[in-house]
Amino acid sequence: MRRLLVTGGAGFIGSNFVHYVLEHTDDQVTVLDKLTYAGDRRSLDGLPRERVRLVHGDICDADLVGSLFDAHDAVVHYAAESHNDNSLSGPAPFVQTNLVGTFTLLEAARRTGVRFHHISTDEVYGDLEFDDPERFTESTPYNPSSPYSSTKAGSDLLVRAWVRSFGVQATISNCSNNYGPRQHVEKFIPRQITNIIDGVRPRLYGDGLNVRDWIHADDHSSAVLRILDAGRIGETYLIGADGEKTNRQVVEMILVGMGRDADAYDLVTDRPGHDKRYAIDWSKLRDELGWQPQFADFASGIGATIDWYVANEQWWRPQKAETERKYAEVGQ
Ligand code: NAD
Ligand code: TDX
Repeated sequence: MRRLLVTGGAGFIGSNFVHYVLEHTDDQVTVLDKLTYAGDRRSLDGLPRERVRLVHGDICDADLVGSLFDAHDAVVHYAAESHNDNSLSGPAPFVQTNLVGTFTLLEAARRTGVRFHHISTDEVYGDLEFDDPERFTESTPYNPSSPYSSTKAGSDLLVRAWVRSFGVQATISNCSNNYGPRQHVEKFIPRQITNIIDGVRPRLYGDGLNVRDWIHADDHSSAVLRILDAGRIGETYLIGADGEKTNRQVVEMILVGMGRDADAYDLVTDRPGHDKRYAIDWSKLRDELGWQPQFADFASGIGATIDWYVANEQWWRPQKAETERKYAEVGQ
């Protein structure tokens, strides 16, 4: 029985990972989460109390982090400030949590020798042209665009240096855009679903033709578990599921799935520095570790996600007005 510490486990992807681990392993899980605006203890509701516990705390708190590392066999590090738009209006917490927080965890990993898996994003590679035949691979040069992606890129480089210089037992994964239940309403897909529920037309930045490479959060979780179990120390693995779509295609699918006209959306002010396209080559993960995504049908995954937001209004409603107020301030 492994004792697993999951940072950021009350957030979107972290909570989906905790649910996944509880279902597919015998692990005991401790979640370390600051419960920022993006964290919600209710995202762990329904899980067996004898196997999951939540520690409310900050990954920058070296004493707390040190004592938790002493009591666990492995750590999966999801905690981060995660939203590009917020990083443009206020970058300070991104530097603190994503860089200083990751540094704090790495120092504890160095002292204890505990196995460490670092969760990162494909955004560290910058963006691709729409007609580029290449996709991101593990050897694509880093070229981040936003305060968010640059702090994630910096955190990846810290992990690599701590492996090389101090022998920390770490792996890294860089995943594409996730969708699924329990994602904050600031993010693209939940924002549009909940706007439609509220009778508000979806809002696309710029011309709506930017491309994202979508993967279901459960596929991300199964890949992370596979890397934790079988990944080679010091290696980076890209995680994706061949899910490239323009933002227009996604919003049209949501509109039709919710019984509205496919063109019932508006184009609004573009995001400054908006990355054009992300696309992941995940063949290393397939060839080395035998991993495959399970959610092949994006339309049915989106349908299930719409159903989740319709059925769980009490989960997202408290965040909705404040999120839209912030978007309105910048004309989005
Ligand atoms: P999220 O914003 O939904 O959740 C982040 C969680 O971290 C929250 O529960 C928050 O309370 C917690 N947290 C923030 N600062 C903290 C701190 N200082 N100490 C402890 N906890 C803290 O984010 P998400 O979308 O679930 O992303 C999780 C991770 O996955 C991030 O590292 C992100 O970079 C990465 N990622 C996300 C995506 C995506 O599509 N959302 C894709 C690839 C990688
Ligand atoms: O209202 C919107 N309208 C719109 O057109 C919002 C919120 C977004 N968008 C666009 C911007 C992007 O092209 O939709 C796309 C997706 O936007 P986000 O959900 O903000 O995601 P993105 O910026 O692509 O980053 C996400 O994927 C990589 C996560 O938020 C990151 O944490 C992850 O690293």
